[in-house]
Amino acid sequence: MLITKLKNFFKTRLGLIIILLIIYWFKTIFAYFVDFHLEIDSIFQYIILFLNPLATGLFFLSIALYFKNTKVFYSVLFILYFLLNIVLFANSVYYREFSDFITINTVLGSSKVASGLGESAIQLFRFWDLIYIIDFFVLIGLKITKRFKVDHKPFNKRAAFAVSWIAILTFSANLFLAETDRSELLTRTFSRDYLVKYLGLNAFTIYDGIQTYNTNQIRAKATPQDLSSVTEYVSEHYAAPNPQYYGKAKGKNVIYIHLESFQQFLIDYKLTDENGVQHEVTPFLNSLFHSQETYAFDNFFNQVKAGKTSDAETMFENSLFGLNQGSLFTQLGGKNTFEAAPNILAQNGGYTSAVFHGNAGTFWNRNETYKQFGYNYFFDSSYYDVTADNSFQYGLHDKPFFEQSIRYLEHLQQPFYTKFITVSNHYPYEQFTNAESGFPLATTDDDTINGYFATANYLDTAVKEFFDYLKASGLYDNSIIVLYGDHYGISNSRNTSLAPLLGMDAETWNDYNNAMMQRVPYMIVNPGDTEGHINHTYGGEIDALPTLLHFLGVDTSKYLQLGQDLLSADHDQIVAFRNNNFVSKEITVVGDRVYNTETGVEITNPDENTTTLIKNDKEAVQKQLAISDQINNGDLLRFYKDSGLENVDPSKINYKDQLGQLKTIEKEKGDDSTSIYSENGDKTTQSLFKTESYQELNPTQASSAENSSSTSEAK
Ligand code: GP9
Ligand code: MN
Repeated sequence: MLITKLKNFFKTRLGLIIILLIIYWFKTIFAYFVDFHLEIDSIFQYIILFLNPLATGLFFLSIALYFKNTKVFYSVLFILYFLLNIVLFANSVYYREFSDFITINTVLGSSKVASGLGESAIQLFRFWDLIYIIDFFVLIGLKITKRFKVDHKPFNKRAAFAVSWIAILTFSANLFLAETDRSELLTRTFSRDYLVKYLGLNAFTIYDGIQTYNTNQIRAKATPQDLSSVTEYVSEHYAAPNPQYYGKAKGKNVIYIHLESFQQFLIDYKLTDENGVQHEVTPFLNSLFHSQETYAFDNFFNQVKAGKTSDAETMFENSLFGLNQGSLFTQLGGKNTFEAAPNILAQNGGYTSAVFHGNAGTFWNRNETYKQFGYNYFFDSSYYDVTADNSFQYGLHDKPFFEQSIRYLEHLQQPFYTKFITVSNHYPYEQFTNAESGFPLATTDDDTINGYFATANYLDTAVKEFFDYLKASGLYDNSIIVLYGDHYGISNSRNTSLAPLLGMDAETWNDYNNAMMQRVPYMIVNPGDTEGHINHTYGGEIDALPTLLHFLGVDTSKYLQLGQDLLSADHDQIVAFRNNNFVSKEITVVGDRVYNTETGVEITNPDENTTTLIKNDKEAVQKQLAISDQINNGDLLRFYKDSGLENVDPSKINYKDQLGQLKTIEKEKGDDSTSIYSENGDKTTQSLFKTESYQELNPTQASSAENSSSTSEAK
């Protein structure tokens, strides 16, 4: 009975849609697990993953139900089904080569894709691809053998609506679950992997289409004339280098160490444990902070918004702000023209550039953005041995990360410009909370705060181990090492719980205190220098690039950079936050409130001078942010020729088999090769890296890790 009923149902129009939906759902789930690497962390994420193909799949297929005419219904249905499958299949194949999803821009610039794929396209097919297409053969077979049953009974409009509504409701439920697991998913757009994991391929493709359209509109309207207000601002705002420091590190390697979520208050901080014993959280970074070799800035603020790490990178590499909404890396990083540090240094000093990062290359769209910046090499997690035990959701832990980076670093030609992006000190700070980690937890009512000191302490030791290697290998002496905290680790909403640990009163904690907590370390370590000092200038991430370039003896007057050299006498000391709040040497403005920056006292009745000061500073901040948006949204650097810099050709950069590429260069250069490996008589320097492994710190986890298999895979 039931079987015949079911059989009859599947012969109806709706029945066919349900069958196609089930097949499509199965294929998508198959792709999720076989072709894509989505890194599912929890049961909750599995549920979302299983749900998302159903929502959009049903929505699209249900469109056919609105067509009454039999021929039209079946044609529309099969076209829609075909399109859904094309998107799925094309992405599955594309992902094998690029570890990424197809965007509208990749389709539009298909020559770039083709050049990337080269002749290898055919080689990208796998035997299991049959699963993606076999149903089409079956359908054609049924049609030819006339066994395909056609349902002439049109579907009524109301019922069609009902089906579409079910799809929309399912999608809403999907979106709700996704936001619960990953808040601000759509506004921050961390990576394409995330969007697909949470919302599915179709929703991602549509979302990407809308975003692309919006940005293309602004870009299309921009003209070279828009540059005149920009160049005028930049030349007025330019701060000439301080001759005392200009070129002090000329020709040296640059090694950036990105200290994840690291705030300035950690420097010199001592955490008191339950027994009243004090523990210095970051002894090594503290020693750098006080060293004569170090130019340290203790009034240096992060200026990021929703793009967090990527916003910090945008500023450090370009001296331009991130966007007011979302991340510049994900929205514009893959297509804008930049005059970024790697390219500037390649053309002013012959620098080779590389980024090292133990997370997936697609996160924050780095794999594309770095090419636009001109980074020659990008070692992402596919270049590291990442296991369940030595990593967490943001990638490989810092100690194995630095240790495993050496095998690539030693092959880079000098001088090099490199960046090491750490991850261990990332929220939720639960990574090292077991007693064996050797560092006590704080005892506030907020676990996020409690773990923060232990993860910071771990990062500190990891950086020390890397420095020890730099010294042992000889790299130290001809490099400068720049360390910075990218943004806060403890958000404003948690600061009242943190206040007592800082000797402050939670009751009187206010916006001024929140603003001051945005300080992050910025330290330039110049080995051999004796003029280093702790500088109290007010500045921010936007100022880092001109500061660094002047230190390297590179003239910045021709570049469209919005920051000012922190060591320059002309430096303005106004630090804009992306939401128009700001801190200057004199005043701090948060919304409508104004505070005296030095004393923290609120200014409720400003005198005439202060009123003018507030007005001028506000205007300066708005102007700086507006100019940045104008440059980025209009992609104005594509029109700018006066810097004399040749544009990057991203199609010449390939982040595959990079060790092979480096070794080829070493071979070609022969005796002229300047890599540490060559200078060491063609011998590796990896053994010079001494590490106290994570396993030693965590004996309990180490034993269970012996059974766990490697999750690392060349992507
Ligand atoms: C991920 C890492 C973290 O790769 O850089 O980014 P964040 O969440 O701090 O922006
Ligand atoms: Mn970060």
